[in-house]
Order: sequence, then structure tokens, then C-alpha cells
Amino acid sequence: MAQALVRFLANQYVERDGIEQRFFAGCWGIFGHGNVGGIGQALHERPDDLRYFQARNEQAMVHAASGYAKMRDRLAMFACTTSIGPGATNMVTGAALATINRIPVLLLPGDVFSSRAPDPVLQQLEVPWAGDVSVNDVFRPVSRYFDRIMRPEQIVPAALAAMRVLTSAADTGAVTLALPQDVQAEAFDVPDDFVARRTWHIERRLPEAAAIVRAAELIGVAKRPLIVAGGGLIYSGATEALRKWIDATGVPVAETQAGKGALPFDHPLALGAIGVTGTSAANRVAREADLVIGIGTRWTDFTTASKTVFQDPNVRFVNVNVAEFDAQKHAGLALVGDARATIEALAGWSYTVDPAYRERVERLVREWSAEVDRLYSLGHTPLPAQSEVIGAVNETAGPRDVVVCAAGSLPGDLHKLWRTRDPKGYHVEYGFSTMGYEIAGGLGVKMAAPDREVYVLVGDGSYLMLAQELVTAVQERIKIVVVVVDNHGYSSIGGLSRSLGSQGFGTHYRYRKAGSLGLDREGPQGDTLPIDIAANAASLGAVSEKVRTVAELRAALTEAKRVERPYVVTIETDRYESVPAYESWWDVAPAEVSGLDDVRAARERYEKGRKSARSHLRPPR
Ligand SMILES: Cc1ncc(C[n+]2csc(CCOP(=O)(O)OP(=O)(O)O)c2C)c(N)n1
Ligand SMILES: [Mg+2]
Repeated sequence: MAQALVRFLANQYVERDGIEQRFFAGCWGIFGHGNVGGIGQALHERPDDLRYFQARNEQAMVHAASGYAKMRDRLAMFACTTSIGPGATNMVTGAALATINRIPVLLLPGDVFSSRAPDPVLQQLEVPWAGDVSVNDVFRPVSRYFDRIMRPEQIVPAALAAMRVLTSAADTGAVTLALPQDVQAEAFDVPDDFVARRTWHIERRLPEAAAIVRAAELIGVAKRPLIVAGGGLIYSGATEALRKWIDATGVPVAETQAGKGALPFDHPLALGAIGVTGTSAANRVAREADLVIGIGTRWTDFTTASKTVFQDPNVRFVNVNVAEFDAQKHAGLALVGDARATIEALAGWSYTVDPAYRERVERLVREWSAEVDRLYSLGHTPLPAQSEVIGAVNETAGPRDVVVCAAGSLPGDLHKLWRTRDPKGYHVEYGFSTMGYEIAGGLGVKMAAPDREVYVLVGDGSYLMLAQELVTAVQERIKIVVVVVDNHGYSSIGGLSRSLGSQGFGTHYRYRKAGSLGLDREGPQGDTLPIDIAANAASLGAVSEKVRTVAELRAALTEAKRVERPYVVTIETDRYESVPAYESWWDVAPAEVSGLDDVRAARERYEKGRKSARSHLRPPR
């Protein structure tokens, strides 16, 4: 059965806009009992069908697969095979990330014997009241399709169902086919048609004509329209269509995390990031917008600043989305269709914004650009600020190079400050915001775009959570440049904790104070932990350097361009010198009752802030 599956996967192709490409770039895997004999044997016997890649950690290999598929606009992807038990469950976080971000990954966890002969097998979870449960059932809620292959011939409908989901822009995400180890090794008569070359056509569906008319009418009477570009717009390859449309109409564009790069940063109508981590320009324009056109966005809490960013009481939404589920949000007028095709249809209706509105937008954009210049060159001492690190990386990176990030304070700062010049130049995983995605995801990005330099920006906390794929980068001779921003712990959550009155509790990397556990040892107490990230990276085989100043960082980045090996630069920054928020709010609830004054004050501020949250329930016309 495993041999048939590998042959099947090797023969899947996708076609969009007349361009046909192979869908599976290969198969990541860590072997153990549960896959070493089945899938492992099949990959070994037919190495040309599906190229095998070894990883250090199953979670990380799913991240690498996600980074790859996202970079390839979901038109190419990886499978991931694991042993049963912990090898399988290690993939759950990766599955959730892929599903939440709508990125196709095919997960093939090994499963317990379908025969139940060896029972309980090593690593089997026994559930006394349910014989058909295994640990792989945890994949169900985080997969867009789940199946367990109990008989070999069952792989035929399951593999086809998996492909339907993986190639669907609306439904894609993690697909899990749990493979009992005895079934993997079992023989069956494989229908020739099953393993024949098969092409899946990715359509560009249009919304129904009447919906386009209704949207054009709403746009036609809008005084202060705003486009919010999401990840769907980038996947659709709609950036050129967007630019043409706004050049003709003058409608400004704000970007979500996944939508950043929809416009080059220096376009006069590019407001940049919107929401909790939004720019002053985008958040001011959003406040007064009377019509918001969301394109390929699922309207997360960060994008809407917990429903506070749009304050016009009469604001209406038009939602262009391939997923009906998202198109209906905020009581919007739903345009269910492909972003590029729909923009082109809307562009058929003439409209231009009021010149005074356009002038105001362009002034706000210029003011924002001056703010970025300021933050890039603060000259903060004795330690540099994170914004200066971002500035240095941005200014060293070429126009097509890619920045990769996922969690901590960096994603918010990058969302505001990174000057994106290419639609695929900004790769921040902020759907699941997974600490540990950065290096593994960056590896996948580089595999998808070997001609671009890939800059992974990662906090010390995220680095310590999952840095081992540096070894994979060394093994596969894949060059990524990793910049570790070391602020001795969780600065983002520290700031959040202080804002809630909890004084940064549990967010510093410090020695425990003597006596706090009844122990009273000699040694540094309350001091920063002696973690040497640069030495750690070097020990994994990367070229590694520790720098102190922004000038040294620039020199290291210049050197990194020359070196064709994984390159890690570590720089210490001032954890308290953060980029301001620009008229945004985020709903994070402090305790309603507390003995601490700081918490009570935070709760008071919170109650006030919450009053500006809107419901966005007004029915569409
Ligand atoms: C896997 C995971 N665990 C916990 C969190 C919650 N969290 C978000 S940011 C953060 C701290 C990140 O620390 P670091 O990478 O050093 O970045 P910094 O906050 O210092 O910028 C934590 C714990 C998360 N996003 N992902
Ligand atoms: Mg940190």
C-alpha cells in the first residue's frame, strides 16, 4: 500500500493559468516503528518518485513543509511521514499551524496495527472503552481531512479526497492519513488509473454577476473607501491587478500580516500594516473608512484591533474571498471568488476617490515613512533597539529577498516597519504565531526560492524552543541567514504582562532567587542566565557570529551574503525599547478582581478600551 501511495503522490500535478507543475516536492520524515518498514521502504525503493528529507523534529519538518508551500503559493508542497506515538503527535502543532493558515501539508503518521495482533504495541495509547482510538485522533480537529487506512485498497478514495482538499484554495490545510503499520506493508491490486499522472486544475472562480453589481454600487457611493489586503490576495497572484485597480481609483490599501507585500512599501497609496500592529497611516484611515473592501482576509482579531479599528458607525464591508466562510464575516457583502478575477471584474466599473481624500492618504503615508526612518536609526545605547536591527536587515536585503518570522515582539514590529518590495518578500506566520516556526519555516522558504536570500528573524525564546533544523540546513546545504534578537526572555509577553499589571512575571531568563524554593545555594541570584546562543548555533554546524552594535550587524550581514552556508548572527537588544503602538487596542482581559493596585488599574483601562469595540453586525444591503 505504501508503495502505491508514494507512486500516486509522485504523479500528482497542479495547473493554474496554464502553468503545470508537480505538486509534491518530496517527503520529510523521521523513521521509527510505524513507518520504517512501510513508507520508509517505499521511499527507499523508489527514490526518484519522491525525494526524502531527514529532519531533527517532526514538528519542525511540518513547519518546513508549510514554509515551502506558502512560498510556492500553495501550488507545490511536501508530505511528512512519522513513526507511531510521539513521532506522530509531535506533528500536531505543525498541523494546526498549516490548517489555521490554510497551507497544504500532507501528514502520514504511522498508526497502531489494524489487525490489533500486537496489542498494545510499543507507544500505543490504550483507551479501555474505545478500541478504535489511537493518539492520531488528535489530528482530527486540526486537519481539513482525516482518514485512517484500515485496508490497503482504502488508500484509493482517501488519497483522492486528500488531493481535493489540498488543492482547494478555500478548504486547504493539513490533511492527515493515519497509516497503520501492517496496512502500509500489505499488498493489493493497485488500479493503473490510480497511479497514472493526474492534473488538478486550480480555478479562478468569479462571484455571481449580481454580487459584483451590488459591490460596484457600494463602491460607487463610498467617500472614504479602504482595501484591506490579506494572504488570499497574495496566493491568488493578484498584486498586479490590485495595483492597476488602485492606480485608477485612488483607493488606499492596508495590509494584514499575511497580506503584507500586496503593494510595494513605497507606493503612495500603501498605508502598510493595519490593526493591533498597524501603522499610524492605516489605523487613522481605517477609523474613518465608510467602506472596507477585504480581499483574501479572514478578519482576525489582530487585523480589526479587536473590532476597534473601524469606527464609522455606518461602515460597511465587502469581502472578496474564495471561502464562503470568510466572505460572510462582519455582515459583509460576500463576493465568493478568486481575488485576481474578482478585482479585474470590479475594475470594469469606473470610480475615483475624492482628491482631498487621496491627498490626506498620501500625506499620512509620507508621515509614516518618516516614522520608519526615525525608528530605523534611533542610535539607542548602550544596547541597540529592535527597530534598528530590523532597519539594518531591511537595508541589507535585496528587493526580492525574504524575511521570515513567527512569534514574539518581532512580528508586530516587522508588520509595521519592514519595507516590503516584493509580494513574496514578507513571510510571517501570524495565524498560529508559533514559537519555533522561524528557522524550520525559513528552511522551507529557501527550498522554495533558492534564488532569494532568506533572512530569519528570531527571538531568543523562539530560538531556544526549536533551533535544531539548523542541522538540517547544514545537511542539505541550504543557506539561510538567521538573526537572533537576544533580549534574555520573552520581551513581548513581558510587556503584555506589565500592561495587565502583572509586572512581567515569568518572562525573564533569570536564575531563580535563592531561598524561593526553600533552597539557599551560592551563586548568581536573579542574574541573567548564561545562555550563549552564538556558541549553540556554531555547535550545530552553522557559521555563527555575535555582534554588539548595529554597525557590526551590518558588516556581519554583508559577510553572510558572501558565505554559502547557514549563517547565524546574534545581537543583544534592549528589551524595554519597543516600537510604539499606533492608535490601536487589543482585547486581553486583566483580572476583574485583584489585591494588586496595578491589576485594578489595568482592569479600569481595559473596561474603557472595550467600549470602543464595535459589533459589525449591520446587515448587508
Ligand atoms: C509555541 C508557543 N508557545 C508560547 C507562545 C506565547 N508567546 C508568544 S511570544 C512569546 C515570547 C517569545 O520570546 P522571544 O522569541 O524571545 O521573543 P520576544 O518576545 O523577546 O521578542 C511567547 C511565550 C507562542 N506564541 N508559541
Ligand atoms: Mg526574547
